[in-house]
Amino acid sequence: MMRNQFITDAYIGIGSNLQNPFFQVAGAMEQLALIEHSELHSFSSLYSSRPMGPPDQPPYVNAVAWLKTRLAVHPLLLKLQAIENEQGRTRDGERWGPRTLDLDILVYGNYSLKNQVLTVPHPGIKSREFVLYPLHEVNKNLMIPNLGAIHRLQPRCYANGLTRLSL
Ligand code: A4P
Ligand code: MG
Repeated sequence: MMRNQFITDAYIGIGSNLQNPFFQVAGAMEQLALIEHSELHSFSSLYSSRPMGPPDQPPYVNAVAWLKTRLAVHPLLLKLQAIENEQGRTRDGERWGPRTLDLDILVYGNYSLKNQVLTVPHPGIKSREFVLYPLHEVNKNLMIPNLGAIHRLQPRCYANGLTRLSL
């Protein structure tokens, strides 16, 4: 059963560094607003960030979306992967290599789970400025399972040249 009786707050990390990243992220926002049994509550500004991983790749555009959803976490992941594929994502296996669109489930309500397909909260959150700053922008009161309050985590993370893009 896809639908869940309860509405869950899900935070989605959006990243792109190929084929007009700004356009890719804006397109992802539009598609996230169309996910069934869900509502796009709000989204952060778009940020320009330095690549984490192989340095010989273009800068990223990152953002975070706050969804209210009745989808369970696995069906939600499938929806995100369908959007990635629609926007020309190919998986060539290079870890942290360049991509047209990456959608990660950062936080899904109070859930904490780890299995072969999913780790929630997303394991990279704590050290990634391009996740923590936009997350803090969308919800300053967010409590992240296992990690704590966003308003404590964000100031502890070095900004590493992260810049907010004006529209
Ligand atoms: N998966 C497990 N947990 C999750 C989750 N919480 N959300 C699994 C989404 N997917 C999750 O993902 C590989 C598998 O992770 C999926 O099949 C799913 O079952 P993927 O998107 O195919 O591969 P990936 O994104 O290349 O791998 P990975 O390790 O998740 O990369 P990251 O951590 O997403 O990092 N630099 C900047 N500045 N900004 C970025 O956004 N992103 C990356 C990718 C590298 N450098 C970056 C950025
Ligand atoms: Mg990913």
